[in-house]
Amino acid sequence: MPKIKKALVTGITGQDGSYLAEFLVKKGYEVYGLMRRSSSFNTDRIDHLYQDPHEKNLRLKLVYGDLNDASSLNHIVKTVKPDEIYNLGAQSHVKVSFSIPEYTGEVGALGTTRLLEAIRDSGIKTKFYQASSSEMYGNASEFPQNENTPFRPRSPYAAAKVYAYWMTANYREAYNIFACNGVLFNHESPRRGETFVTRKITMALARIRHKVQTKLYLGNLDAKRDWGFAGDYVEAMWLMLQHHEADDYVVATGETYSVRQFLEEAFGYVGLNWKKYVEIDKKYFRPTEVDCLMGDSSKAKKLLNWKPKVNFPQLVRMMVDADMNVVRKILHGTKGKR
Ligand code: NAP
Ligand code: G4F
Repeated sequence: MPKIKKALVTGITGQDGSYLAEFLVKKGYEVYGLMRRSSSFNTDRIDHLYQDPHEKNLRLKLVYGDLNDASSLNHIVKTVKPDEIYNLGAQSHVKVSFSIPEYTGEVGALGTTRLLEAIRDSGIKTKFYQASSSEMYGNASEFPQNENTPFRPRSPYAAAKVYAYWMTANYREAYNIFACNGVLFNHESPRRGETFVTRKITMALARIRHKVQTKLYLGNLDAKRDWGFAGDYVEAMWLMLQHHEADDYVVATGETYSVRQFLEEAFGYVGLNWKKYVEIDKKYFRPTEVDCLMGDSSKAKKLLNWKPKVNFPQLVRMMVDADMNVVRKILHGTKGKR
């Protein structure tokens, strides 16, 4: 019998954690999800994975821990002895990071260091994936951005990610740990948190369409992002850890669209004119903005044979359809799918 591989995933309750857990369980992994204590239930994105009554040998196990608690990380790494570790946990909201810069750094920067130290201290042979971000490019000096583009972070979130990026690279070089940075550009889905702009738009649109909301308040509509589908991007994470050599990779679609274009695509899809509903509220502007991101993922294509499957219009429509279902379900109690 081939050995069942074990993966530890931090950030299991988040958007990417849920898609990655699904992906790994399908590949036959035993997945250990690190979750922090919450005063209310926060496992709705993964409930379908570990509450399936037809699945006898559940392949997803949740363990309590926190990236701010080194002892929990040491204990989990030593007892689980995972073959692969995916570090997806973070305070991941850029605007919020300006309000809680220290905490954002604690989790995103020092939390990564704590996990890398737990690996080093345990002496186990494992492979490590770090959720690095296109936000690190900030005020980018070139278009599109690739693995050699310099980082010019524009937020506490991005600065924390730059620190974590270099710690990951440093542990690879200093201690020969198989550690990879995935520099992922924005990726969205029906499971995206509702305070990120794409989901905020599709959720509001569904409510407007059902006449339970009249206005949508947004910030900078000129910002441009390279938006892909989260389900495609978790495959790239896994592929990085299957490659014979640890390395860093950009994961992106290569196309960039403004928030305004996202609005046009989403509202246009259901036959509405976004200009009638959207108002600008200054509170959603950031002290420093990242104006435009566009990634060049040709290295991932060449070495990992990875490319995105879902394009921009398909992504927008997938999110609008899903949120129409969510709102319909809330209003009429009919079955909706996420
Ligand atoms: P997300 O939905 O915000 O999920 C973040 C996860 O981190 C949640 O499970 C959250 O747990 C967990 N977390 C927060 N603080 C923690 C702590 N102190 N200890 C342990 N876990 C903690 O983010 P995502 O979109 O899935 O992104 C996953 C990772 O990729 C993040 O590191 C993000 O910064 C990075 N990233 C995302 C994108 C993107 O476009 N989505 C692009 C590049 C990089 P709770 O549920 O308890 O809050
Ligand atoms: O959806 P956003 O909040 O995503 P942002 O800032 O690009 O960060 C996301 O992607 C990063 C990868 O590049 C991740 F590392 C990070 O964890 C996160 O997942 O904002 C996108 C753009 C920004 O330019 C923002 O100013 O949309 C603009 N925007 C305009 N109005 C808004 C709003 N953003 C939010 N969240 N809310 C608004 O009302």
